[in-house]
Amino acid sequence: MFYFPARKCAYIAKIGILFTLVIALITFFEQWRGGKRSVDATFSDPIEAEFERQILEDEARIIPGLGDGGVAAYLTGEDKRLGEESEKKLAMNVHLSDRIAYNRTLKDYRNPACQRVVYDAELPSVSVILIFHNEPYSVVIRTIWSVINSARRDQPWYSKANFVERGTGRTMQLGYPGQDPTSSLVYLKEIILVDDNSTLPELKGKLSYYVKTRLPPDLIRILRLPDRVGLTRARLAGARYATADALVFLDAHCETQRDWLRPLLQELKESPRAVLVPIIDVIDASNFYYSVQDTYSFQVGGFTFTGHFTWIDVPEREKKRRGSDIAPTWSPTMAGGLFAINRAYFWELGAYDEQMAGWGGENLEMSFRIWQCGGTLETVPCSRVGHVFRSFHPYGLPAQSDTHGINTARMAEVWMDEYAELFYLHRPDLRNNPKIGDVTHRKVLREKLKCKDFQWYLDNVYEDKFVPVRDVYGFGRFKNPASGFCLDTMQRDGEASPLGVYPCHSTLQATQYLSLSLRGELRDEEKCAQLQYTRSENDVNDDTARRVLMTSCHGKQRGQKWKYIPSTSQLQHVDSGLCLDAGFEVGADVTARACSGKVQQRWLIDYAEYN
Ligand code: UD2
Ligand code: MN
Repeated sequence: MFYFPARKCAYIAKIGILFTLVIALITFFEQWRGGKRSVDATFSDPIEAEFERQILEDEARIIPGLGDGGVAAYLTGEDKRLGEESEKKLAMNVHLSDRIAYNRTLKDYRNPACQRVVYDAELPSVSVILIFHNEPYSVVIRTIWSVINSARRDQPWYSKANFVERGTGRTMQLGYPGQDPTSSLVYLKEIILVDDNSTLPELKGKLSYYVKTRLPPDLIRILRLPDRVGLTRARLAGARYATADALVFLDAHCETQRDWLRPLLQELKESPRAVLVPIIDVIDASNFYYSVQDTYSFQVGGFTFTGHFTWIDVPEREKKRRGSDIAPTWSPTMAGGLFAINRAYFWELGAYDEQMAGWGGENLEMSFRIWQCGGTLETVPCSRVGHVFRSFHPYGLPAQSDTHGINTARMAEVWMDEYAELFYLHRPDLRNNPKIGDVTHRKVLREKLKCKDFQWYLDNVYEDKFVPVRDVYGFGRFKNPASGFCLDTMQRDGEASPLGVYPCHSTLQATQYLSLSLRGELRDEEKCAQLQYTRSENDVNDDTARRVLMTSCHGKQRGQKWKYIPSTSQLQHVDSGLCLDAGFEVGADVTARACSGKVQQRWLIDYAEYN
């Protein structure tokens, strides 16, 4: 038999007594403070007591009504300054977010026709997966609350509690098959929080404590990853953990609109091979204004051959095909963060490329894979979710790892066939680069699923996509040999921004990656050069000088037609007869002027038929 010697026993007993005394003291102290806060709670755990104190303090700082309805919120004085400071550091006004209620209301921005849609009483159950690495605490909590609130059974839009199925007489309650009808939530089976190894302390114990004490029991599971794995693998970890019929992924800085889940789940029920995205509205990072450009129209996803996601207008053809403004709309790609997918199909389709680290690339990979392998990717207009778009990544990414480039190269290797070359023109450093790693298993997947090729995708899914090397006279950099300047879109967004000149880059950067199409468009992948018919303001010496603006390509040639004159290397605007002129000033806008023999009007194209 095992026993302690008596002296040791006495020693242990003393320590025990001392320990109990300390705990009793702390408990007494906390109760006393608790009493002062008039909270009816006792804490046996001093750490929990501290979390409770902090959370009450957070709650006390919230300004009732601030930002309600999704309007812009402002602070004044010192708070305003602190807010701006936090935004500089974190790309989001976190100081302001801390003062806005976790469950602020939002105005209903859906197309009014959505209110008349009748959904099934029984819909698939859903696991909502939120991934985060060092996201602002109050923003994460608000995201969780918005998901919960929009799934509450007592919301007016779930008007009926019981349905009788015609024919069978079977009664059906709102929810998913097998759901406890007394549950206060409908369809929502669980929320999985995947903590991608955050280092912010408030996302650890305090968040867990908040979930335990403030949110519905048994709804939320927190998965803490022991290493930072990046967003793709974080989502994979969440998906492995999930148990519901459908998976819905969200970034950890979203607010969901009224009744956003049912439209997605109804579609999933009817077409299990459809992957669905809500309309993504913009929540302003400075003032949390929930903004909607237009209730009726929206954009879908496109891409550039430099490997980036873009927004594009819904093609006319697609507007006709779907038949109604609120019908699901085919989207060539998705932004990546917010989507719903049947759980079994997610795995069948190859989930994600688990060798993608950090940030970026997984969205186009999944988009192309969905379409090429027999699925569809659709935007569901009655489902809207707001997302805080940030101007930079506040969290560090693995040092100098260029995960977006490497992940995109992995994607291009597997899915883009010969079109991968267009990406490598832009990133020659990644061609045959061992950093990309092995993609054999993804190619095997492509074989196994009998996926179609990229040409098929371009011909059938994204017919309007301009391919910089197809049906063109020339492409690449347009270089003026006199100045060493190249035509450059100067990273200017917005409709009608002037085309400029800038010293030529040694590789093909997106801003200098232009084409002259056989139709005569001088363009990048999205916009066409058009003459502005008023005079260029900054040119007093030349009556003919006109500005050249990059605007949406209208395909009607008028004003957007150019021709290349090989003998003089001039680029002539057909309607006006003026020639493109580089000038001599770096970063200046190019102009179109009366054609002359001047060297500023000579342009050499990297790849062209004349070479
Ligand atoms: C967009 C997507 C994002 C993702 C990305 C491409 C939307 C609205 N957002 O960028 O979901 O597809 O394009 O990769 O479609 N995170 C981690 N671990 C990391 C890095 C990020 O968990 O190492 C989390 C992060 O906390 C956030 C989510 O991943 O919740 C997406 O990151 P983001 O918000 O910085 O990406 P975003 O919206 O700029
Ligand atoms: Mn995001």
